[in-house]
Amino acid sequence: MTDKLFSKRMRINILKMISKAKASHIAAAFSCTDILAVLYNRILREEKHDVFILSKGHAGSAVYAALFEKGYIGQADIDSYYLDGSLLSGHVSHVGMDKIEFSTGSLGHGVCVACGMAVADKLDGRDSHIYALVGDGECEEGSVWETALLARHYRLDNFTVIVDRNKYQAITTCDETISLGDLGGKWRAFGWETVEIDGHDHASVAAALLKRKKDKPVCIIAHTVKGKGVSFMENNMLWHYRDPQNEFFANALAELEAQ
Ligand SMILES: Cc1ncc(C[n+]2csc(CCOP(=O)(O)OP(=O)(O)O)c2C)c(N)n1
Repeated sequence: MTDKLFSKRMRINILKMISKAKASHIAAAFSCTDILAVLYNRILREEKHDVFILSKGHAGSAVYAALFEKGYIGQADIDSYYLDGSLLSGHVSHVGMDKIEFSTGSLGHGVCVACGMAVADKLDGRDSHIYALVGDGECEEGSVWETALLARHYRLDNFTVIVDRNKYQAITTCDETISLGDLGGKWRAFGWETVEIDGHDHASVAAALLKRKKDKPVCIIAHTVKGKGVSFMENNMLWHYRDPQNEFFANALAELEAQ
């Protein structure tokens, strides 16, 4: 399947899941959909035990939508998203889920665990690669920068952090909350091999995910649009929490189906 179709199908399922469950965080999921589509469609190597941790765990619907496209979970799972008794929770959870390594939702946490996994894999001489995706608002958490220090110190060239740089967080912009300034420059200053890309361009995403630098971890600053794919959700902070119902659902579905 092409990355474009993979992304389109993911967004349609994310919309259906969040609408049915009256859940939140649709714009956060759409922001990282293209990155997860490429990652799951053709980058993660099952036989090498590559790992992906969604550190911005509130976008868990995007992981579930990707696992569905890979055939790891079924339609009944998708239909049960965020409903009582479901294994698919609002913030991504590994409970009962083979293909999810770690539950996240408390921002600044998943990326540290991913770093620890990269340390362990190095010590064990494994040929696996660990990926973690953080939000840019999440980069306001001090623990992210402890990971930045530690990963460089241990020369973790088996570790890639992707920053979903959509410039928004929960209720306003990152700039209005705690300005991040030159975010790529900061990761570079911590000694990471850092690339900046359009996080919706599948070819650029794939090239960046495959980038390796001896003795250095890689940081991908993925410039994205929060709510990407549905015009009235793009860069509109209402859609961090709002769930799409009625005409909002119908209009969003029509837009996504036409892509
Ligand atoms: C430690 C912690 N503090 C606060 C929250 C509440 N919260 C959930 S999403 C969010 C905004 C995150 O912004 P960002 O990382 O930029 O992700 P985006 O949704 O913009 O992609 C916040 C503050 C949380 N989940 N964890």
